Amino acid sequence: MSDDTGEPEVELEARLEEQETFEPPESFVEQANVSDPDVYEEFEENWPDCWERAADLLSWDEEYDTVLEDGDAPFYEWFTGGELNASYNCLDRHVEEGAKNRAAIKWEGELGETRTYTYGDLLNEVEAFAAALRDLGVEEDDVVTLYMPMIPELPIAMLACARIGAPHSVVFAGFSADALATRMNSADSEYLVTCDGYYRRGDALNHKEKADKGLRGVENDVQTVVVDRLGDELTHFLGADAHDYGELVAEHEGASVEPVSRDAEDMLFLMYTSGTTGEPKGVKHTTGGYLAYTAWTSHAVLDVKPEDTYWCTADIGWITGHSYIVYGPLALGTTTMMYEGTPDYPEKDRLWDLVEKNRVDTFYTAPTAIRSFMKWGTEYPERHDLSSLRLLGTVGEPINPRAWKWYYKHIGDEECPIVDTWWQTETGGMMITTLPAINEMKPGSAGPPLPGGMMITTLPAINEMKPGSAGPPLPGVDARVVDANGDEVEAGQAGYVTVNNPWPGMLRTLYQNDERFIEEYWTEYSDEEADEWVYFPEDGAKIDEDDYITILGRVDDVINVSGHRLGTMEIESAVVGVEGIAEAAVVGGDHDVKGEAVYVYAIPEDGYEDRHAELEEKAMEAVLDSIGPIARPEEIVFTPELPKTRSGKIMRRLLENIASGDELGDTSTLRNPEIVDEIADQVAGD
Ligand code: 6R9
Repeated sequence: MSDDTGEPEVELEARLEEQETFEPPESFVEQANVSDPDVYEEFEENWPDCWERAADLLSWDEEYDTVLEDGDAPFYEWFTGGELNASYNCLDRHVEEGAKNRAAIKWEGELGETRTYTYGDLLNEVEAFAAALRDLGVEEDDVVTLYMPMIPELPIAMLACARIGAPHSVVFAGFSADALATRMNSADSEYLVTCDGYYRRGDALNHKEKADKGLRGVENDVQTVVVDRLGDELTHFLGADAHDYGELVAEHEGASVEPVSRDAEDMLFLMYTSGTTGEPKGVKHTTGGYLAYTAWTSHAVLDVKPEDTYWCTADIGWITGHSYIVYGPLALGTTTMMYEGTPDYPEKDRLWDLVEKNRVDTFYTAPTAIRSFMKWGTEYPERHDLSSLRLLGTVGEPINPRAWKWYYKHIGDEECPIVDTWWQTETGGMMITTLPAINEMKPGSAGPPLPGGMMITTLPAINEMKPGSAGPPLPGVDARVVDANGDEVEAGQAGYVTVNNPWPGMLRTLYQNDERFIEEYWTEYSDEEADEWVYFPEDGAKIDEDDYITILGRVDDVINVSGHRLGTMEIESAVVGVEGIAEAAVVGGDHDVKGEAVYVYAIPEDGYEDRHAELEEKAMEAVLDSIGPIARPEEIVFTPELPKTRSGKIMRRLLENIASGDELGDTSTLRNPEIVDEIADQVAGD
């Protein structure tokens, strides 16, 4: 069921349907962490020192000397000379300030079991596991790989690594064995923490088997720690070299492990993400800038308060979970929720049940989830009391206005501001979003004469929400929308997002690949001669007369499936690895719930033309093996040829249009225009 925009059909009142702007409720504004409209101006005037405001949210072992060191741009350094420990900032200091008994993590398993870790509990277990890691030989700067689903031991292991200065590299549990091996090899990692399994829709999944398979492809001798998540459900199999997490923690119970003072610029973690080429990129984040930035944005945008129960539904295996389940919220001493399973198990009201039971204040999710909720219908949220909610957020992909309005009405009861936050793995934290409670000054917009004839030059305008548009860049962030020459486009025009000033949460480099770092992000719009560096996130966008930015999507070969970032080249190389497939092109097509879905167009080799079913099965398997189920193709279409330009380039745009059911436009410049209709018929035929 879709309307002509391909969005799920839902009932919205005519009133909402037509409303284009929304103001935050007064009750929210009154209690908000950041509500002073001067924040934009203050940041602009005091840049880069404005970022001290973020650094001030942290406890430093050693004060920094310089806010921003830009001598070796684009290898920027933040808060140089400063020293701190992320685990200390997320745990010890809250305990020292009397919050020992406040819940730090509230976890619920898919089968309904719950666990609450107070700040005191969490600190104890983090120290015990940190001591255990040290005993296993982990030293400062060794990369520890964490391959775990949404269980409390994942953030515990992250914080234990941070405590001893060992960067972690979390690999999303849904990734395949091959993907694990690639990431471990790339990071030269000698340690792995994983688990026996976890639950999905009531079934126990064997995760350890996948980890073991991955380990066979790792060059290093690896020490493995296994968390027993399932008890007897699956055999808790420990290989000869594997250690039992529970035993290790028990052995080290009561251990006290001094948090290691890390230089602000020391690596906190690595996170692999997809890019234009097949090789995943190891994005490097540092201790000072990243932690300050995630704490600041959690404070200013998510309005996180220590007494809140805060819930971000992302998986910790992605950057959103790192920044806004673990580091940002815990740095601010709040209660952060974690849920292990799927939102429709055992019923489609599972998330609303959790919101009600835990009196959740803030709920941060992805548009793809909202589109599923819409499809399931309002009866599910209506079963629950959601009145504890104060703020809603979205992240990961563009949100269509209809989904925004549904979220606003049916989840927020028209009482909660929504922040639509644009950012990336590379940016570390949010970059473009409204601040939920600000009456922003509109610079340059002369107001009407006041009674008595007095003139004012700026008029406070509500930083109102416009469904579908992320909003203005955050204070201190110089994001723009530019044309191919780097000149800012006019209001109403489309172009590319650039960020023209550095910010503390930015990636510092791609792990052991400075060259690729420059090439990927700092080449398109920078002027190296003039030492002018402009960050290029590879997203298209539009800007309006209020400087609100509407993100249009990736302009590179990355597709966004259910908010997950996938490289088409990675999928293509898996498909062409199948015997019998000569060539393949992978594109994203519109999907009404997932946003985009994976479409594969493949040419069979001679002799395989009549073996489509067999090839399809193998191609599917190859994608699952090399990446994982998130990359599962929606459709694999076999064709004798791919549409190509006269110079021999595959016309991906056209293949995207076919997948999305869009107009195909002029195909006359193709070398083989006749193939287009043939492919389109096949796709439409099923
Ligand atoms: C945080 C995260 C980054 C890409 C990014 C963009 C898309 C993220 C968005 C959004 C429109 C938003 N994206 N947030 N598009 N509106 N609010 O998702 O990181 O996995 O690295 O993906 O996601 O295309 O470039 P990551």
